[in-house]
Amino acid sequence: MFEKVLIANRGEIALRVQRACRELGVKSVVIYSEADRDAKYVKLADEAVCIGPARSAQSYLNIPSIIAACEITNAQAVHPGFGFLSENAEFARRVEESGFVFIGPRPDAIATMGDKVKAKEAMIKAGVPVVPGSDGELPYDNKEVIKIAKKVGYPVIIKAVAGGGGRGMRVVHEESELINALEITRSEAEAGFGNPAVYMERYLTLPRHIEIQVLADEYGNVIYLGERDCSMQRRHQKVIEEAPAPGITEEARRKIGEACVAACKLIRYRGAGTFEFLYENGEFFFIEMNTRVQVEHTITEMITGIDIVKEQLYIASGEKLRYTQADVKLKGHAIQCRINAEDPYTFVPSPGKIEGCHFAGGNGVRVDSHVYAGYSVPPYYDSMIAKLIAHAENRSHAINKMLGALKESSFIGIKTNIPLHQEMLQEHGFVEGEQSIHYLENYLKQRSR
Ligand code: MV4
Repeated sequence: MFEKVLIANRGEIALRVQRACRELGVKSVVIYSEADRDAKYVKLADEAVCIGPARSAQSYLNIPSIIAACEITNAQAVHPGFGFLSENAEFARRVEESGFVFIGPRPDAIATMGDKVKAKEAMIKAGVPVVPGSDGELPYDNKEVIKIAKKVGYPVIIKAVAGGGGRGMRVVHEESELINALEITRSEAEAGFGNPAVYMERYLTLPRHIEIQVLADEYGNVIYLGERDCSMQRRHQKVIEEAPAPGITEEARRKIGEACVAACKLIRYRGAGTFEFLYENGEFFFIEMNTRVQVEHTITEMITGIDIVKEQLYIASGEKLRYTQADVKLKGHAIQCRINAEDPYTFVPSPGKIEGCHFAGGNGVRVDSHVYAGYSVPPYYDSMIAKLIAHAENRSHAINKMLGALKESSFIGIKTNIPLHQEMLQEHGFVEGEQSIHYLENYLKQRSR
């Protein structure tokens, strides 16, 4: 195991990784921007290095500064967390070229999955079901694209090859809109990602978002840790996640899980990873792979008892996977509510000083948060200030437990989306389960306050 790990992130996930390091007796170095100078997790780390001003581009995205921080602290490895540089193949490559271990997949695996066409091609090879669509990227020939769309069948969706996570895509309902949409998506892709390449898929109108968590070691051992349902989202930001996904049979789970394992073996994947699927009419369709730990990894930890961040550290230090598939047993149901510093009705961010706060507790209640009374939520970054997780023997008990935990929680001085969570968890459709990715946004449209 490493002696010292540098955490190239901030906020809740920086603390989460620090906790895993501490458990393993690993010293942690945290980097921070001037805006995060006073954060408690910065003081709690064994060492801390200020790497620049508040703006991410000059701090949490500044590769030379981060590598310099590794050098001056003698850290052996870098944990990228999520967001920021976590899926940047160039960062992973430069970390490794500088003689440090990148706690994540090999740079070429990150690059392959970052190219959504290459990712789909790999999945097809491995036998993972994908959304039907164009055979690779779309040609620069409008007549040809019109033909392809006819074959794929309307509605179609045009997506940037370098996009992902909801950035750079456009739905097309009929042929008359196609070329305009194609041109806009291409120029947005060029401007946003420096790559104008786009591809086409059949647009699924009412899918759920279900994703499979995997762990893979250096030696080709791979396991899947079941699935999560992340359909409750607004503007591509997940709001509530749960595991397991309601209505998924053991057989369906095993089939899709084994396909993901085969894909990991094919691309010689290493580390923690997530396969994102759209799920419609009992069928899974791969859309993207995330090559990092995710915000919602916690709910998988609760139902499997496996600490995903600890396993990332073991894998990166060259250990063989410590679990076999037979060791993975799903127990009960877990729900996570993302607590954001924002207005619960307008969703306008609400940074500022937390004058007072109280966290929920009790059996099966978990809070992952870096904030405390007196902490100021900076305006520069993501508004998530806490993750509240409830684990119980079944879904209905987990919902009840979460409602209690939300009631116990309080934050004074800033607004949070706790009232929205309380509303959602009592909403008929949510309680019923198996809702589509459009449920929350449709609910918000007709919401009365
Ligand atoms: C789709 C889709 C329907 N059909 N692809 C949005 C984020 C990115 N990961 C892919 N996304 C979608 N791709 C096809 N062929 C609908 C979405 C989508 C979505 C997916 C997951 C979670 C929330 C979503 C919200 C709107 C659209």
